[in-house]
Amino acid sequence: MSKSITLHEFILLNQQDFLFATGELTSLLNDIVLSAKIISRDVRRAGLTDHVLGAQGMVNVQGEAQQKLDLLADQTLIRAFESSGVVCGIASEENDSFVAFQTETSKHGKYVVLFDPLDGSSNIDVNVSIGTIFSIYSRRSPLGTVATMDDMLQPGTEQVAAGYVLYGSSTMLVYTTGNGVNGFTLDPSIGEFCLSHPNMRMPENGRLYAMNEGNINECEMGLVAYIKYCQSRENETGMPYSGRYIGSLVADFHRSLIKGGIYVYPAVPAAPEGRLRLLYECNPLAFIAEQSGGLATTGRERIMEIQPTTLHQRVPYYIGSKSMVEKAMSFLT
Ligand code: AHM
Ligand code: MG
Repeated sequence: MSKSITLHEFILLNQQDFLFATGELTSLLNDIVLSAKIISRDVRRAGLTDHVLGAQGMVNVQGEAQQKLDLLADQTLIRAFESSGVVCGIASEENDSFVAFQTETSKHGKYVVLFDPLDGSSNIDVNVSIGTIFSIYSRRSPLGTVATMDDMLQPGTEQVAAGYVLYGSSTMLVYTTGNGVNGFTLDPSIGEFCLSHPNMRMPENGRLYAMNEGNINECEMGLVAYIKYCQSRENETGMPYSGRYIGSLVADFHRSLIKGGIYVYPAVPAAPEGRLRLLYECNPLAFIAEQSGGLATTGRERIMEIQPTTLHQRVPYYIGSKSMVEKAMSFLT
C-alpha cells in the first residue's frame, strides 16, 4: 500500500502556490487543521458529556438559540487564531461584532478569518452531520495596526483560501487556495487528515435538488416553476430528480460536490434576504464551488462579486453543479 499524504505534508508541498509565500498562510492552515481535530473530538463525544449537547441558554445576534457546541467550536477557533500570530482579527457567525486582536504580534498578522464555527446547529442534538466553514482574506488595513471593519467586508473574489470541515460519517476537511479543491479524511487511528479526494471536480450536472420545500408556497414563481421542472419528466434525464435536504448547508453542499446537484435557499417572507450569511457561509462555499467547476449565485448575480455592507448580511443562495444553477436561474425573471 502506498503511503498516504497527510494534510500537513500537502500544505507544505503546495506552499509555492501562494505568491510571495512566507509560510504564514501555511501556518494558519495548520492552525485550522488543529482546531478541526479538537472540534471533531468534541462533536464525536456529544451526548456523552454534559457540556456538549443542548442549548447554551443564549441567543446570537441573529436571534437564534446558541448551542453549547456552537460556542465551544467558536472559542476553539478564536483561541487558535488569536495565538497564531498571523491573524489580526476574526468575524464569526456567533459574535455580534468582529474581534480585533490586541497583542503586538497579532497587529502584525497579515490575515483575517471569517467563519461559521458550527453550521447546521439545529442538527447537533439529533446526531446529523454538521460542519465548520472558513474564509481567509489578506487584511486591507496597514500592518502593525488593529483590524478594521473594512478588513472584514471584502467581496468573495478577494478570498485567499476557504474551506470547510464536515463532521459526517467521517470527518473531512476540504479546502482551496485558488488552485483547485482537495479533500482530506481524518484517520482517527493516527489523528491525521490524509489526502482522500485529490483535485475534486463537481459534476457539471446532477439529478439531486435540495431546498427546504416547506417554504415552497412562499417562494417566487420562477423558483416554484423550477422545482416543478425538477420533479417532472421534462428535465433532460426524463425522470424526476431526487429531493435531498439535510438542513446542514455544509453537508448538502458536500453531497453536490461529490455527486452533482443543486442547493437553493431563496428569499422568503420570513427571511426576506434569504437565510444564509454571505461572509461566513456563502462566500467560502462559492469559492470551493467555482474552483471545482460549479457555480454560486443569488439566482441573479455571482455571489463572490457582491460587495458586503454588513457583517451578518444574508443573501438568497443557489449553489451547485454549473448546468443546474444556470437552469434554475433561467426560470427566474
Ligand atoms: P446555522 O448556521 O445557524 O446552522 O444556519 C444555517 C443553516 C444551514 O446549514 C441550513 O442549510 C439552513 O440553515 C437550514 O435552514 P432551514 O431550517 O430553514 O431549512
Ligand atoms: Mg451556518
